[in-house]
Amino acid sequence: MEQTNNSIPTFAVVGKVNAGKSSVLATLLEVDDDQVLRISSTPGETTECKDYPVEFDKKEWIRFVDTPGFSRPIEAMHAIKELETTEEKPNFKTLQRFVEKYHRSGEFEDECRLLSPMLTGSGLLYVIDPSKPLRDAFVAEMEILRWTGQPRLALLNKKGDSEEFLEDWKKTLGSYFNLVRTFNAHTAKYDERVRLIRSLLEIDEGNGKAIETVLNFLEMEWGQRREESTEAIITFLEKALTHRETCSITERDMSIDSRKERKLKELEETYFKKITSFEEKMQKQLLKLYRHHLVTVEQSPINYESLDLLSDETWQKWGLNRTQLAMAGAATGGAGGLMVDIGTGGLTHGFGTLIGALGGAAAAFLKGGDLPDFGFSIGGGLKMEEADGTALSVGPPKSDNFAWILLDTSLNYYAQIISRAHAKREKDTLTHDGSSITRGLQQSQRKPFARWFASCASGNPDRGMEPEVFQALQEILGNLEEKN
Ligand SMILES: Nc1nc2c(ncn2[C@@H]2O[C@H](COP(=O)(O)OP(=O)(O)O)[C@@H](O)[C@H]2O)c(=O)[nH]1
Ligand SMILES: [Mg+2]
Repeated sequence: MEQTNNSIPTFAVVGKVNAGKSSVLATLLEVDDDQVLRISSTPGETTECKDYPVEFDKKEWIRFVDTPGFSRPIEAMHAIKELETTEEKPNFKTLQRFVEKYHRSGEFEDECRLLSPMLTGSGLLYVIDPSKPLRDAFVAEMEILRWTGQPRLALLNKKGDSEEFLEDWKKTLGSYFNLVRTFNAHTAKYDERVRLIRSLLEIDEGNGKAIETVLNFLEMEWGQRREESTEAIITFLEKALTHRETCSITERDMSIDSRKERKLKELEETYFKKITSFEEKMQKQLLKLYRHHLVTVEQSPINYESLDLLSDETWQKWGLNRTQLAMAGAATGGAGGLMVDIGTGGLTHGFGTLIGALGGAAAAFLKGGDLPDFGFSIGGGLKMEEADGTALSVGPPKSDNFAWILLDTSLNYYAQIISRAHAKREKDTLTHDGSSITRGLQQSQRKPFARWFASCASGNPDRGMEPEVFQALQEILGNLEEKN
């Protein structure tokens, strides 16, 4: 049966103003946008209840409601008691009368608003900061919430360091709530988020099916993110490890050392900028997967500059446009088998494919060496211009460590990204925090990487090894999640 809006299991987040209600929701639901979920150190900024649907597969399964929070709980408690004419304790009906009486007058505005979801059947999460002393006002809040008779979970969101009042809180909360759990909005990670949702099962068995469904979707989504992160990191590593930067240089410039040096320097700079841009792309992919919008990536080229790059000089023909190059290659045929890794002003994908299809001939042509004879014309009589020159190219750093540095950086970013709570609102830049993850890997974990890195360094990444590398990386990412 399709669920109607009214039957969606709903949980209101309640507590004192500024207790961290919005922060708990932000981390739980991965919302880091103040426009969507406002977090503020100024008390009383949330004045309305706001619904946060939990949707998977285009369907809402459960819903949370952010509330303004209690502002005058002691007075409200007395006012409610006064409305109970029998000898009994106030109950759901008394609270209904309270809201009816006060919602228009404006007195107890916050209390009326915060109680309304519970009066239409929602459960509640009561957020408190156990580093603060347990005052009478809190007892009044708990009393009122108990009168609702709705499923109740107390959440300890510790904002300060003090443990002095923790036991007091735990003892008291135990008698007012079905369950007491810890959830720190500023540090909670995936596991804790899952644990919190699972706690809802314990307080609200009747809605077990919807809650279980959400848990299953969460797990699936998390697995998918890990898989996509693995893919993004491997793509980055392969691109960075096989990249070469090439430019042409005239014979004349080549013979003047200072000019040649300058060209090489420029090439190196371009090379590192490219590596940085590949890295940025990967970082952005990870941030997007984990829904972080307040973290930006570092723009300046990374400090790889001290690494000594491999460089190469190749004799080359220039002055032909891309089509001419391809046609010349096609027309001449013949030997070759060299790699196409020379910059011809940026091979487009289509052109690269064409070269690939042409095979060794075009490759040989581009690389210089066994040069084809230009004394021919094709179709409409294309004229080949001849211009001799040399190609300078710089490639990956000579040090074998380069690949490990790139892997380490990627893992370092991943660990930071998955441990950032969405309730944090300060902007941040993703930078390597200095801790090495690859150093702590087992020999067996490193092995597939070592072999694959070597194949990348030779310019020919071993495709057959990719599944093994993928598996190994995915496992490492999984371990990082557990450690965090
Ligand atoms: N250090 C720390 N600060 C928190 C935590 N949760 C909330 N805060 C801060 O407490 C203030 C109020 O948080 P908010 O979620 O807006 O409270 P609300 O009024 O109950 O919704 C904000 O400045 C938050 O950054 C936490 O777990 N740790
Ligand atoms: Mg709030």
